[in-house]
Amino acid sequence: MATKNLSEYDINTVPSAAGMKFGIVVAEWNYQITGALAQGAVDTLKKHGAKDENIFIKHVPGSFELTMGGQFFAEYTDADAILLLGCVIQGETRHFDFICHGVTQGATQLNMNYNLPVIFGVLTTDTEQQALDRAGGKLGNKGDEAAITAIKMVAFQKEMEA
Ligand code: DLZ
Repeated sequence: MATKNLSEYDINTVPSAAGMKFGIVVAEWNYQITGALAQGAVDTLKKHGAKDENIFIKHVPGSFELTMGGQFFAEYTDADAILLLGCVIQGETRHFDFICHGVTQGATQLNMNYNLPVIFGVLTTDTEQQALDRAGGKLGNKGDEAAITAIKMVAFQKEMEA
């Protein structure tokens, strides 16, 4: 499992997020963790210039529904990027595999179908502690990483379109 600190990045490589619009879909499963991911994402977007009024947050029941939530943002809003935030913890059933497969495939499909950055901010861990470590714990916050990725991809797209 990766040991990189998810909140560490070179600030000089991050474009301004001023004027960018973001849709954030947050899974309610493991909300202690996904809520922290969302907080990290919002704080990081704002730190780089995004305005409160340009950050839209919606909740879905579980990580499996993140794809659908992302599709709703893509269809019905003018978000420049969509962040999918969830946490799937390996249990005793094969649900873990099915959910992880569903949401990774779903996110990829959204990227292709909408020509829009859809960011995979889903923790997939063996234990709850590993997830906590990556949701504002000793290994940073995957929400921060998702936010930085979103900003960079929006800037990339705008540059290509110009
Ligand atoms: C059912 C389920 C299970 C067992 N585990 C998780 C999990 O660790 N993380 C998560 O986000 N969601 C989980 N879910 C719920 C599914 O994502 C989904 O909401 C339900 O299967 C209904 O479609």
